[in-house]
Amino acid sequence: MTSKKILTLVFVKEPGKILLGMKKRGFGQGRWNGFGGKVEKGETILEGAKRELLEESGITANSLNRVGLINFEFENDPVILEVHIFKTSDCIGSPIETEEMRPQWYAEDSIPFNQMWPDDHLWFPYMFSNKIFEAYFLFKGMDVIVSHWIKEMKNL
Ligand code: 6U4
Ligand code: NA
Ligand code: NA
Repeated sequence: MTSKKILTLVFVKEPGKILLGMKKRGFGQGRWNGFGGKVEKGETILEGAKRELLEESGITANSLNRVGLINFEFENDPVILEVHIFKTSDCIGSPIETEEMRPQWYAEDSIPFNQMWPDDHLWFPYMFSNKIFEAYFLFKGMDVIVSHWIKEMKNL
């Protein structure tokens, strides 16, 4: 039997640059990523996304825009991760380091893909060109993509 975990991933964007956080602990430790985590009981996906952004970066988003939806599977693991990706430029506060994340701004043309999840370089171009996408990745361990697809969507 497979089961699903609903996760969020939020990117704060300003013209020409994006805020990433170095994950200091837990799943994805040592990789730059957006901010996010598990959606909790009793909250919507959007509420979960805003809560995780605030908890992990100190930033409050007034609104979030849907960017994409990715299902991740790992070989020999029955748990599917359903990750809802958002971006925002409509937020309050400046990034602070938290127990989970060390934030840093990156220019759009110098994203540290070699210190990120290996799927990111495949779908960041969609996000940067304001395309909405749906994708699937099958991983073997944390570093190898066995198979994948990405398709542009009108909406999600
Ligand atoms: P705890 O420590 O239980 O509170 P929580 O913050 O709720 O954890 P966490 O940090 O495990 O959740 O969430 C994982 C984060 O990593 C989510 O934002 C989704 C993201 N993520 C998972 N796989 C990814 C992948 N292959 N590529 C990617 N982001 C991924 O770009
Ligand atoms: Na998290
Ligand atoms: Na959490």
